[in-house]
Amino acid sequence: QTEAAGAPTVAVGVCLLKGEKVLLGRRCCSLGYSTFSLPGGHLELGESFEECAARELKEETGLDIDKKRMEFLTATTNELLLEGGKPCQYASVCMRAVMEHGDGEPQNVEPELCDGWDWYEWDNLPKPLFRPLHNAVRAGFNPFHA
Ligand code: 8DG
Ligand code: MG
Ligand code: MG
Repeated sequence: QTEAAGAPTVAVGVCLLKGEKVLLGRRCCSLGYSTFSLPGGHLELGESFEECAARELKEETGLDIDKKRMEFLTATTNELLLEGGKPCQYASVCMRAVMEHGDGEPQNVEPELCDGWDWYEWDNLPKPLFRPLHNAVRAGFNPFHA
């Protein structure tokens, strides 16, 4: 990663919905180790939020969801994360896409970063959630009514 040390960066989280469920994976990287998070990652230079969401989803799950299917949600978080080495601050944007017939199933493309992907009911989310997601949920964020 090339961001300036210590500078806040922009991240994108993807709420991928299938019926009543959302896709989450348990992290196994240092930041947020063992917590459940949305697929997502850092916005790259020149990228739109939609492009970033589609790219990160593809990189992390193998799913090919066109950027046109990525909806911008008016849910953002601004988090200072202190675990995992150096302090990191993320301003995160949340995107949403709805699974359609023929999209296939998520694969764990980056097993060094994630234990695996699974579908969870919003009313019965696994614990612990990755800090930015935890705080968004606590603040009332719900991708099914956003
Ligand atoms: P990249 O190198 O592929 O761009 O990044 P990554 O390895 O996929 O990074 P990540 O940790 O999954 O995501 C980057 C940061 O984004 C993460 O450390 C904190 C922030 N972030 C949020 N909310 C969310 C979220 O809901 N999901 C994910 N994955 N990251 C989020 O603030
Ligand atoms: Mg990621
Ligand atoms: Mg990534």
